[in-house]
Amino acid sequence: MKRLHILLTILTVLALSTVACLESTQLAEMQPTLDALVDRVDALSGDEPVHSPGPSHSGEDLGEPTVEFTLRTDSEGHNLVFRGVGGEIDGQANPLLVVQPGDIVQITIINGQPAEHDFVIDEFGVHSGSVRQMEERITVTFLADAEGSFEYYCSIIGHRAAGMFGTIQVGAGSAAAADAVSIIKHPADLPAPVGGRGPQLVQAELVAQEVIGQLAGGTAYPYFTFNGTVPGPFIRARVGDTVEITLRNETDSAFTHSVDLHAATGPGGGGEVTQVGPGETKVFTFQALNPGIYVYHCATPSVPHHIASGMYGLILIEPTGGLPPVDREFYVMQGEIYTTEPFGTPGLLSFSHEKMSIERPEYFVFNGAAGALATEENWLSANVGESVRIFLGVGGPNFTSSFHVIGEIFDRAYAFGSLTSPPLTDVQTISVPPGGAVMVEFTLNVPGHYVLVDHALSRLERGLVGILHAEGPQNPDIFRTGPANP
Ligand SMILES: [Cu+2]
Repeated sequence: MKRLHILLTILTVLALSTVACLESTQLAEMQPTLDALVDRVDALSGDEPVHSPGPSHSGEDLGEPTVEFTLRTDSEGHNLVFRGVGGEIDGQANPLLVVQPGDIVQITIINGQPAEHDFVIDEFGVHSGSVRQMEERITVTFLADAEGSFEYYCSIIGHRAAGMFGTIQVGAGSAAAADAVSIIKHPADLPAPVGGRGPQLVQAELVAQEVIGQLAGGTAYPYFTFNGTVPGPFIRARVGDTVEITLRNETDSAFTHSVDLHAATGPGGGGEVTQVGPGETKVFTFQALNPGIYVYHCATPSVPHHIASGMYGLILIEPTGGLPPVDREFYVMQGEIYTTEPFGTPGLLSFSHEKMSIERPEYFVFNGAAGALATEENWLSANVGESVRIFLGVGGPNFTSSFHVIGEIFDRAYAFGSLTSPPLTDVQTISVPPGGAVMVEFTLNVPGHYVLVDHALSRLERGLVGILHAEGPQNPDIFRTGPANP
C-alpha cells in the first residue's frame, strides 16, 4: 500500500505539473504518462494484499479513543488536500498519521470548503459519509488492528487524483523511518564558476558517512554518503589546477571507504591510496590534466554496493577561460537502489546483494531519494528567459540514463561529459552511461513545470522524477492553447 502512496504522490506531482502547464507546455506528452499511472494505481487499488484488518467499526462498541486527529479539507495551489489541525500535524498538507497497533483511532473531518468531501480508509472499513456545508464535521472511529502503511483519501470522484490522500502508518518501521534524515543534495548547491583565473591549488574534503536516510515517505534505507548527501559535494576546478583530496571516514562507520575520481590520472583515480577504515583520514593530490565533467565514486569492494548506496558525485574540470556564463546551473545524479523488500515497503529497508548482482533495482532515484527533486523544496527553480545548464551524472551502478526534460529541447548537449568536443545541438534525449555524465544547456521560453526523467519511463514509477519549475510571463508566440488563428 506504501507503493500505492508513492505512486499517488508522483501522480499528484505530475497532475499538478500538468495542470500548471495546461496553458503552456507538453500536455500531449504528459497525458499518456498520467494515464498509465492512473491505470497502474487503479490496478494496485484492486490487487494490493489486505492485512487482515477488522470489519467496519461504527464507533459505539470500541470505547474511548486512544489517539485523535483532526483534518480540515483545504486547497493548495491546484490541489485539494486534507490539512492537519492541532498537535504535531498542525498545518501539514496530507499529514502522515502515526499510530500504534491496537490504538482506537478517532479522526474528525472538518469541511473547509463549500464542496462535498468524505474520508475513507479501505483496509479498516472506514467510510465517513459526506460533508457538504462549510464547517460541517464528521467523525470516524476505528481500531488499528493491522500493522503497516495504509492510504486515507477522499472518495469523491477526482479528489484523490487532485491530491486528497495521505498515509496512516500503524506500528513497525515507523520509528526508524521517522528518525531517518534527508540525504537529498539540493540541485542548486554547487560552487560558482571558476571564470578566467589561472591554475591554482584546489582542496576538497570528503567525509564518508553511513546514515539512515529517507528513501521515500515512511521508508528509510542505510545509505553510504560523501558528506551526508547523495550525490556528494560538487567539486569544481580548472584544467591545470592541483587538486588535493582529503578523505576522512567517520569513526562510527562500519565499512572502509575510498574515492576514485574519473578526473584524476593515476592508479585507481585515487581509489588505491584512499582506502580508509573507520576513523582514518588519507590525502592524495593530482593535477587536472583533462577538462570535462567527471564522476567520482567509492571504490571499496563490493564497489557496486557502495555506489548503489549513494557514494558518488561529480567533479567539473573547466577548460582554460572557463565555461560560457549561464543564468542557472544545476547538479543532478541518477542512481539505483537495491532493497530486499519490494518497492513501496514502509519502514527501514535493507540492501540486497542478490538483486544488485542480477541488476534488479527496486528504486531509481535522482539525488538519492524517490521523487527527491519533485517537491517545491528541492526542485530546480528558474525564470522564463534564463539560460539553464544541467550537469547530469549517472552513479548507477548499472543503468544507463536516457535523460530527457519533458517539454524542452537541449540546445547543446556535451555528450559523455566532453567539454572540448563540439556539443551536439538540438537534442531531445541523451544517453548517459554509468560512471558518465553530460552537460546540457537550454533557454526557458515558457513558464510551467518541466519534468526531468529517464525516458526509460518505467523507472518513473519507481521514484525517478524531478521538476524544473519555470516562472515568468506567458509566451503565446511560442506556446499557447487553442488554434493558430482564433
Ligand atoms: Cu564506500
